[in-house]
Order: sequence, then structure tokens, then C-alpha cells
Amino acid sequence: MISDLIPALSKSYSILENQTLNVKPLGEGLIHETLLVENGTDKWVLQGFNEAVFNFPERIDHNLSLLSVHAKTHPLPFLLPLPILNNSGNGLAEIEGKKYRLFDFVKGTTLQHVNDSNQAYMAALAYGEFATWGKDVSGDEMQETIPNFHRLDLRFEKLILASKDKNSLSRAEIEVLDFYLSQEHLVDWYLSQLDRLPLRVTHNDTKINNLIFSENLEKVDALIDLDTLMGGFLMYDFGDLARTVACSLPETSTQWEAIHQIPELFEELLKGYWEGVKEIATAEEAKSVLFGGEIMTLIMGLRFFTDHLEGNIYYRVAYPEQNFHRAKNQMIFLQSQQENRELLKNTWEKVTGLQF
Ligand code: GN1
Ligand code: MG
Repeated sequence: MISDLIPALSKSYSILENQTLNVKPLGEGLIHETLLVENGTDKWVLQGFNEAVFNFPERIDHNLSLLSVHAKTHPLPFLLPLPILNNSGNGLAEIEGKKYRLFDFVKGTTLQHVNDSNQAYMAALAYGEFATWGKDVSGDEMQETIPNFHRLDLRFEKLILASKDKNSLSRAEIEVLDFYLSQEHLVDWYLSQLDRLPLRVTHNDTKINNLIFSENLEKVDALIDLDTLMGGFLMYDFGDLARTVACSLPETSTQWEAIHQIPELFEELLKGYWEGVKEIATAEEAKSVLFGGEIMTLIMGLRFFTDHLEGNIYYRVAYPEQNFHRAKNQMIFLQSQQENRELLKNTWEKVTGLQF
């Protein structure tokens, strides 16, 4: 029972001492467990830290410390909430054999999908401004909190290995597998970019629900889920936005016929992101963001399918076939983006004012 955590929590954090606390589940993250702690007046977020996924908590600390030093001289227009230190001065507390982190609760609105194009614009602008803000912190100084996190080529190889380990696949699984194997051309393009693009400070998990908007939804107040902040390419951050925001349905949807890209939202995202990064983006980087949506959708599809074949060991699932369904969802969405390539290229030229 999560309420069993309360006595140990009060003992670990002086701010939670001698209070009547209530703990309940919060949010939709797939990796850490997220809980809300309340005392009637104040609220905190308690996060059950997933050590199986994040093997290097000290690297997270290193990166976040680097960025909080940078923030002292270069203020950001939104918060990057960092863990509250426990009574022993640690951001990571051990409670009943498990690791936890406590954060101040940032008041505001979290969206699971955008309701209008301006929200897409604001979200993308915030992630773009974040990259520009971090331009003086070299991506190489950041440590890899999950090694090779967005290495598409390695994710591709991993799926091949996982599928070879299976003796039999259903017809439906073979259809999805064949689609993913047919995407090797994207892997080749990705590899051709590796030594052309500078490593930036990127968030690497830019889903819409990793932003906290103000209550009236007029601005972005915080970027959260900072464990994957590390060196990365601009196309990763723009791409994960394009994957999660410019789609008709969320990655969990199984309404196959209704899953498609929304080019108008792609355009708003690009306008916002470009506004945020245009001062720093090289010509190669600017071009790369056009394919970011495809690259990130392919990465997630490969990861979901690999996890399905490996028995759902990574992502939290609500039912056994869910990772397979997520992989199929991403397949359909990737196909939709590919059908729109010409249109998106025109949008890109219009928004950036550059020639592709
Ligand atoms: C995970 O934890 P959450 O739900 O914010 C995952 C992302 C995926 C996402 C898919 C560390 O993010 O890479 O895009 O699920 N994070 C990690 O929903 O693997
Ligand atoms: Mg999250």
C-alpha cells in the first residue's frame, strides 16, 4: 500500500515531519512511478525511481548540477524542477528498500494532448528555447544517463536480434515486423547525420505531458522529467514533439483507421521550435528536424515491438498485447508521415525561409 510509505517519508524529509499526509497516484509516465503527497495545504510529487531503466543516477545529478549552475547566470523563462534534498543531503532517498525522489509540486495544467494549435506552438517554442539556452553548455560535457538512448541503428539491430530469438510469430506480428525491417533506409540516413550534427543539450523525451503549462494555458511554466537531459540532436526534441503532438490519436490508441498525422499541428510545432532555435541551428540541423518525427516514431516503434517480443520487461503495460499495439500504432503513424513528406517539406521551406 502506498500509504505505508508515509512514516518513512516523514522521517526522511524534515519538511514532511509531524504532518497528516495523504499519498495517491499521479500522471501517466511509463517508467518511474509518480505519486502526489498532500498535507491539506501543500503538495509534493514523490517519484519511485526506476533503477532498472536508469542505472546511473549519479550521471543525472551531474547533468542537472551543470544546468543549474548555468541557470544561475542565464535565467530561463520556465522552471526545471530539481529533487528536494532529504535529511542526509541526498536527492535520492531510500525508503523500504526502494529509491524515491521528492519534488515541489508545480501548480498548473498538464496536457495529454493539445486542444489548439497555439498550445502546440508554445510547447515547441519552450523546447526550442531550452536548446538555445543550453548552447554554451557543450553536449559533450553532459553524461549519458541512458547510454545510446536514441541510437536508431542500435534500436534497429536490437529488434532484429529479439525477433530471431522467437520461434514463431503470428501473422499480425510478421506484418509489423516486416514494416519495421523495411525502414532500413531511415537508419542509413540517420547514420549519415551522426558526424554532421552538433551535440546539443536536449531533453530527449519531449512529450506534451512533460511540460507544465500555467493554469490558464497561456504559457509554459516548467519542463519536467529531466532524467533524459543529455547531449542529443535537435531533431530528437523536435521529433518527439512531432510524434506525440501532431498525431490524431495518442500512442496507446488502437483505432487503427483513425491514426494519422495532422499537418497543421506539425506546422505550428515547426513554427514554435524554429522560433526557439533559429539563432543556433546550422543548415544541416535545420534540415534534420524535418525528419525528426519519422526518426523518433521509428525509434519508439522499434522499442515497443522489441519490448513486446522480450515479454514487456521495459514499458509498463495495461494488458499483455499493449506493446505490440503501441508498435502497430507507431507503424501507422510513421506511414502517414511518409505519405505527407512533400507537404511537410513545403511547410519546412515556408517556415524556415530556407531552401531544402
Ligand atoms: C517513456 O517515462 P515516460 O513515459 O515519460 C520513455 C520515452 C518514451 C515514452 C513513450 C526513459 O517516457 O523514451 O518516448 O515512454 N522514457 C524512457 O511513451 O525510456
Ligand atoms: Mg513523463
